[in-house]
Amino acid sequence: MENMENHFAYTSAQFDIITHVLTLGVGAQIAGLIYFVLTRKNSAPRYQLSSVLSAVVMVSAALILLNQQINWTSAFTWDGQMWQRSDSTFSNGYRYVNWSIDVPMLLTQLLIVLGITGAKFKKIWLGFTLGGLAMIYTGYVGQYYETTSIPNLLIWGGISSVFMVYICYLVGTTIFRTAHTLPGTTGGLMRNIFWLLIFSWTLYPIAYLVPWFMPTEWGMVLRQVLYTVADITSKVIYGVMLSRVADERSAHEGYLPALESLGWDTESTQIQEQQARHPELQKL
Ligand code: RET
Repeated sequence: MENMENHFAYTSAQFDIITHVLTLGVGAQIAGLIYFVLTRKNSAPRYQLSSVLSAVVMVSAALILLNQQINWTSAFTWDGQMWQRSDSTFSNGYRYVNWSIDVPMLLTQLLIVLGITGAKFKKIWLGFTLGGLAMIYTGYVGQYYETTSIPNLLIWGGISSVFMVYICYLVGTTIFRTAHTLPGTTGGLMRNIFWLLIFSWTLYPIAYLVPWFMPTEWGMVLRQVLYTVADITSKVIYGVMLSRVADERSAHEGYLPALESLGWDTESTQIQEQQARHPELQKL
């Protein structure tokens, strides 16, 4: 009962838009899953774990979104004019639990593609994971107040935002300190990934605040649309961009499957020099 979606009756259009965007979300994650599984081997083995983690995120997100879709359609019944509450309820809380898996995975992918290892990896990874879980669970507590106490919603949201700023700072420093050492266009691509992350992550707190700034039926539609756009950009598009960086880095290191999949000239002297420098890659 806590989530505001349960407090309204919906027109056929409002109800359908929510059903459709939730289904779009499931479809995008399944499409992403197929992409990551099929392209994993294009990049050098040291980067392949990034695609594996993307695939893990796709499976967990597809399952939760399918659950949301079923949850939504069973929480309302059609009375001939409007979709009215049924005897079960709808909850966004499942999403937060799902983020506990996805947020650490998505951030770990960054470290893998940037080639960060050893003690440095451990340190940043801990910051990402602990910061991420603190951000999610404080927000999880806060969303229970969305229909009973807007001040509490805002306070918990504020605490959660502190952790989000910390993570974004950590992501920014990690990317911008490494980007200039990356070959070809991959440094620029990593900077774009940073901005994509900032854009897509910001949609989640906006969705959290909908009960405050738009407590209406259309507000509830907006919230599910925001979640879906955020889910597709922060997981699928982000993963595809990281796999592009992984492929290009692998090609610059002379890894043949990457060169072939990108259609780069395997005969060029620059690539041959790289291959001579990394003979171990040719045997893999
Ligand atoms: C909450 C609570 C309100 C304040 C803030 C939040 C941030 C949530 C974010 C979630 C990101 C989720 C991702 C999931 C991918 O699978 C918890 C809504 C700042 C940033 C990337």
